[in-house]
Amino acid sequence: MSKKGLFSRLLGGKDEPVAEVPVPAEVPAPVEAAPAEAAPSDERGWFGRLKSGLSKSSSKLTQGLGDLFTKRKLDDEALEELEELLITTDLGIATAAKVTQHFAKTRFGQDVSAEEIRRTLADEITAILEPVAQPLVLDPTHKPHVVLVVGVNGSGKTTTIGKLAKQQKDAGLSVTLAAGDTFRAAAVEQLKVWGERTGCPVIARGTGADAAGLAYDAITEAKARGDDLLFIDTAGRLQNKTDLMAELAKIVRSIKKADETAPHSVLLVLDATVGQNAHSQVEIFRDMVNVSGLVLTKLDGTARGGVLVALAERFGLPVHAIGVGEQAGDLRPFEARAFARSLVGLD
Ligand SMILES: Nc1nc2c(ncn2[C@@H]2O[C@H](COP(=O)(O)OP(=O)(O)OP(=O)(O)O)[C@@H](O)[C@H]2O)c(=O)[nH]1
Ligand SMILES: [Mg+2]
Repeated sequence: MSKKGLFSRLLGGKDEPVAEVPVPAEVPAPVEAAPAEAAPSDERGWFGRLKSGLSKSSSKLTQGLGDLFTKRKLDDEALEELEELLITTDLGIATAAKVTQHFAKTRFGQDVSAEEIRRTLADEITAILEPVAQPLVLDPTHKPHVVLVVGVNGSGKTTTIGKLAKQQKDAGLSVTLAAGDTFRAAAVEQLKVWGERTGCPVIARGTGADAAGLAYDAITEAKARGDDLLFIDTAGRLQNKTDLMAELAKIVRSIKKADETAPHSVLLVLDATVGQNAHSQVEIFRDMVNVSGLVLTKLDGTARGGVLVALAERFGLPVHAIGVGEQAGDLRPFEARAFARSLVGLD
């Protein structure tokens, strides 16, 4: 059964083929958020785009490996250089050490080629990423399932909401967007543009309005309509600004007043170009608002894509999707093996 079919069935859609696996209609199970354009014919194209998106990250690594391992024995010195290279590609100290130890155990003293290292590296990275490669799960018993979207300034929150809204709308869900970034008029306008583009209603108030109050009203309104999904956008805030972080906690309290089970998902949107700073963003946002999953954006514009591996190793938080471009189709479900192979430049 296609994910789209499952969605449609659970949500009472009529234009999808009959599901092959019976699902009890009275107890809808949580379902994976459907990716857009999931047709098999797109897979090759998508992998190509992922690979070219990650080319800045992979070329740094492959060039480094090429320089290190041209007919060379894997001795202590080579291992040390390998570990250093992995750290400079943002894989993080812990991951770099783990991967290097694996090579030390299995291949010490042997001749190794850069190609072999790349393949083994891809396997190691896949193993680290597999546990966190989890789609955003929507619970259809929540009307709406409330997704709060948080992150630092310019990380890609509003764009990610627009892209996700398009995917879910195309999958047949009724989706509402709440313009919880009440600081800037342009932020409200930006969400309204996505609303028009995707055909999703946008709940907004004037600049300077109370974001917590808006979140409360948005839930009440979406509930009254019986919406499937509500995305709440928030203003960007640096993780070290305590007053702004406290405001985020206030938004969550207000959401809980409207629906004590909400927010059902809290997405932290991270800009991959920031590299190691992403660690403190995850740490602080997680502690403040109980982040349930990550989206990494701008992987297309950076050589620091390895940071995703470091975050997976350190925090183990689900990575729901990655952004490798500005178009709606450039936000895709996160797949461990495809990402790992692209990162090390393998086909
Ligand atoms: N190349 C690229 N650009 C992206 C991606 N995701 C978002 N952007 C761009 O990044 C810029 C900032 O995105 P926004 O969605 O406005 O970020 P934001 O987190 O809502 O920003 P604030 O509301 O100001 O905190 C925009 O120009 C987006 O088009 C991505 O995956 N790749
Ligand atoms: Mg925004």
